[in-house]
Parts: sequence; structure tokens; C-alpha cells
Amino acid sequence: MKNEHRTMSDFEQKRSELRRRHEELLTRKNIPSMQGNGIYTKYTYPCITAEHTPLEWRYDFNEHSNPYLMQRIMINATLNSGAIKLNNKYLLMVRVEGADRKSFFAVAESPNGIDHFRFWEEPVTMPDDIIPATNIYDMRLTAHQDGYIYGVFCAERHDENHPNDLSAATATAGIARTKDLKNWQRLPDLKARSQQRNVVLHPEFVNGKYAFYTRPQDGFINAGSGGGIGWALVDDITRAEVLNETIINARHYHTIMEVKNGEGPHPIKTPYGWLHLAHGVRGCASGLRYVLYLYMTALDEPTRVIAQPGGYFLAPEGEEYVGDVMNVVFSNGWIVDEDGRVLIYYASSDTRMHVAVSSVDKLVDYCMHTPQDGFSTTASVDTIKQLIAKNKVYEHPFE
Ligand code: M1P
Repeated sequence: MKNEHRTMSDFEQKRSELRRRHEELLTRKNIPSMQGNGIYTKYTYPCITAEHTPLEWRYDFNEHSNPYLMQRIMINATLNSGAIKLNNKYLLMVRVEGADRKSFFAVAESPNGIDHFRFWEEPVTMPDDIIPATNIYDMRLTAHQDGYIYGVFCAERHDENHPNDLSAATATAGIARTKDLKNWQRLPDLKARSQQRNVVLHPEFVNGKYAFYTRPQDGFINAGSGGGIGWALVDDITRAEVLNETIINARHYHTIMEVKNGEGPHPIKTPYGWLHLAHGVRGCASGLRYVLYLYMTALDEPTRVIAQPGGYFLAPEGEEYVGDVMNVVFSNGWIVDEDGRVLIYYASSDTRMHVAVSSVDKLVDYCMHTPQDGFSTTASVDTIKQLIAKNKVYEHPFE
């Protein structure tokens, strides 16, 4: 009774304004971008940013211990997110990066896959492997035929072969499984001869074995002699080891994937083949440029490429160019709806998450009918001239 007419203190007003603005951001409707290429639709706003993370992760709301209402823990970025639809909810396994440079996983949930993303109360507690990693990131989610949902992610450790080099690191594929994205059973990291990042579990058994897309690399950063996206079959996922690795999607000189490439999320099964989303990297004067591309492999032989459109499918545009690591788009999550709608989740410049919407039919059409890279200017000009000739008939349609 005593406090009935008590006015809010400055602290309480600031706190309530903070909550109001946060709620406004979380409930903001996203709007399709008007410009498009007919292949997919991008959206006006990023779908998840560092500002979307719960205020309780960042602020101490006690006036006595935080009289200035300062952020006690700052979040730097929300990026490379795995994706899955569970119980009719669109769930992103977001890589959240703190101001301390450590990444961790946290689930953000949306009712429609486009907007209203809200983080679950707490980040994921991921059990450690025998040798704990310093940093874990970029989880690919696979609901496997065996009944588990697997998370395969990069586990980074300091490279103890170079004790005096504080930037020397190793990349290994961490493997964990769950049924609910809350309780995780950690399995031993994937054993391989080389370092590995961008490792992805195929959703079906192949010849009775687990199948992994791999990305062998010479060092922590350099793919070097790695060749491209690899493939390896594994008998026992609880002791996964790459014994034979074949390159199924190779890099080429003077293409968008000259320097590196890597599988995105696991491929989508379509009546026409497995539809793959990957990233390609090339060098330029301003550094590395990361773009996304698509390719398809045969249903009965998932290692045989049956379609490979030339060039990129999605590249940074406008504000997407700018961020912690400029000129980067990266994807490790997409969701197919029952009606064939495909939600492509991608991060721009290692800073925030976006969604682009397409459909299985459109993406397959894109793969099957976009000219391949002819690997020279002459070939590209010929391809354009063929299209011009084909369009001649439409020059004066009403005459
Ligand atoms: O900074 C761009 C990306 O670089 C790495 O990808 P890749 O191994 O293909 O070079 C990853 O660290 C990724 O997280 C990051 O977005």
C-alpha cells in the first residue's frame, strides 16, 4: 500500500525504457526488399543482431550493484547460424560472439522464420571433448536418419606445436548430438589427417555409413592443397575418423572459390538431386571476398555433381559489406517448409544474421539452367551471345 503512488526512480525509468526499446526491436516486422533477382528475396532488416540478445545476458538490473545501468557483458556479433524446424518453430543455432572474442551457441526461435526471433533464456552448455577447446563456432544442424539431431561445429585450440606463436591455432570438427537442442551429448571430435573446418553431416546413411562433407586444410586459415569440399564415410559416429577423403567439389583458378570453399548447411533432398549451398572465397586488393554458391549432386550417388551454376548465387550488398570482417556472406543454415519454401539464413561480414526466401523449385531451376563457368572470358562472352540470340525472337513481340 505504502508504495502505491511511488514514482519510478531514474534507474527504474532507464531500465523500463531499455526493455521497451528491446521489445520494439524483437517484434519489428521485417519487410521484403523490393529489388531482387527473381531467384530469392532478401529482407530489409537483419533478422538477428547482437542487440537481439536478451538484456539479462548483458545488464545487471540491480540498482545497488549497477547504479549506472551499464552493460556488464557486451555482445559483439550474432553470426553463422545452423537452422532447423522443430515443433513448428523456426530455430536458429546462433553463433554469438562476446566482446571477449569467445563464441558460444544460443538458440533463437521465430514463429514464421522471418522475424520475431527471440533467444531462449540461456545459451547452450556444450560439454567439452577430452581436450577442451578455446572457442567453438559455426554449427551445422542435421536431423539424421538415426533419430538424433547432430551439431557439427569448429573446435579451435591453440597449436601447441608453436608455443611462441599466439596466433597459431588448430581447427577440428566437434560433434555432439541431442533430441531437443538443450541437452547435448558430446562425442569425440572427428579424427582426420589434416585440420578441418566447415564439416557437415549428411542426413542419410550412405551404404550403411555416416557421411560427412569435409574441408581439408593445410593450416588454420589456409585451405592450401586441400582441393575443395571433400566427402568421407564413417562407420561409427561415436569414434568418427576420416580414413578415405575424396574431393567432390573442387576449387578452380579465377573463380569465386579460387582460394577456399566450404559446404554450408547439409544439402536438401529434392526429386532432382541433392541441392547444396556452399561458400566460395577469392582474394582481392581489399582482402578475401566470401560469397555463396549452389550446386547439385545425384540422389543415388551424392558425390557426383550434376549441376554447377557459374559464379555466385548470393553476395554482400549495401550494408552487408560492412562489419567485423568486411565483404563476407556466410551460410550454414537453411530450412525447407512443407510447401517448398526455402529460408536461407546467412550472416553478413561476420556481424549479423539475415534471411533470404526462395523455393525448392526456383533453386533447382537456377541450378539446372544457369550457365556453368566456362573458365575464360571467351566462354563467358559466348554464353551471353547465346542468350542474346535466344531473346531476338522477343525483340518486337507485338509487331
Ligand atoms: O571470416 C569469414 C569466415 O571465415 C572462416 O571460414 P573459412 O574456414 O571458409 O575461411 C570461418 O571462420 C567463418 O566462421 C567465418 O565467417
